[in-house]
Amino acid sequence: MTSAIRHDWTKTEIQEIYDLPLMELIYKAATVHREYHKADEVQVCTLLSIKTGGCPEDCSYCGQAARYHTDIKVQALLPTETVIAHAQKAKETGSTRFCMAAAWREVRDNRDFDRVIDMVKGVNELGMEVCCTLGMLTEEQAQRLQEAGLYAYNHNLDTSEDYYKEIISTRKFDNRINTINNVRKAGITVCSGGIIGLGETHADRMAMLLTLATMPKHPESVPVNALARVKGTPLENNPKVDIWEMVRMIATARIVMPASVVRLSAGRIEMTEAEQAWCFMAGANSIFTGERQTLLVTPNPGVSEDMQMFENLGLKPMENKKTVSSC
Ligand code: SAM
Ligand code: DTB
Ligand code: SF4
Repeated sequence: MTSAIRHDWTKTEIQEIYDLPLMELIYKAATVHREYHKADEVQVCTLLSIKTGGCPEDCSYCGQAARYHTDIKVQALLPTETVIAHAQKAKETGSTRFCMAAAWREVRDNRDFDRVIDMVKGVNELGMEVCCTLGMLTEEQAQRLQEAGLYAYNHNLDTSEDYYKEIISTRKFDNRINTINNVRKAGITVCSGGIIGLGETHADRMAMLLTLATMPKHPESVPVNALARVKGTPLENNPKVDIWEMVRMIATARIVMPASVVRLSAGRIEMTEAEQAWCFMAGANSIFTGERQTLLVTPNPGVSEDMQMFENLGLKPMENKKTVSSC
């Protein structure tokens, strides 16, 4: 019997799943994974930082916040042709999704936004799933992006509502929810997840999953990031995320949002191939990879390394989805 897609999860239920004996949890997640997905397929996404650093926000994990003294090189919005060339290359190396990230607090209605609109049109014409992560959006801006062909918008909750203010002071959890709602209203698919390793409790993790899993429609993609510890940020000395915590988080997300694509996002560079295999077994079915071997400003495995890993694990890149699933 196929597990139902539920939107009425309780915090206790989610906690009980997270706390299952590890092998039991992985088995359950792997079972749900097979009900909703082809378990040997992994979505391959390429992430490009189209505007880097100098961000006015104070997200304490982020190397791109202007107020922290990090080694990041500030880079103004890249030319459209450069971005399209990167997308073309990403397509050639097997990516089906191209995600453009900007270190902005919010989108402003200016020439830079007009340029991003052109980039979205250009990448869409390549036949790829186009994704953006540009900070806060109004309903009208979301609409413009949709009309340009945007397929997905990434806007993470990052952590629980309670812990949010310990991590970011320059905006509120509610601002995040608002943007996600604006993206939904515009008919763009939602990509939203969070980070573990910020110093949050297990209860905070459950609260974040609860918010996602009780949305009227689950996010189509749920990125699970392990904190990438960036020198110069307030969280640079946090302990490395334990692999089994990552596996538990992925497995729980898989079980409570069965039809969603769960992305093993930041943190892969610090994992062995065997550790990543556990994440795929626990239900992760998407990764960021690429020629540049960086996420935004931190290292990531390269595409050839990842393709070798796929071969070793019997995995293959997922076909382009480009249809909005009804979860
Ligand atoms: N500025 C926009 C925003 O904050 O929504 C878009 C880019 S921002 C870098 C996108 C997401 O990357 C963040 O919400 C966060 O979840 C993730 N992220 C940023 N820095 C990270 C880090 N050091 N480790 C793990 N995830 C990180
Ligand atoms: C997401 O959830 N993870 C990506 C993407 N969405 C934009 C970003 C990860 C950033 C990791 C640290 C860095 O390189 O800045
Ligand atoms: Fe700016 Fe986004 Fe980094 Fe926060 S996470 S400092 S909003 S780039």
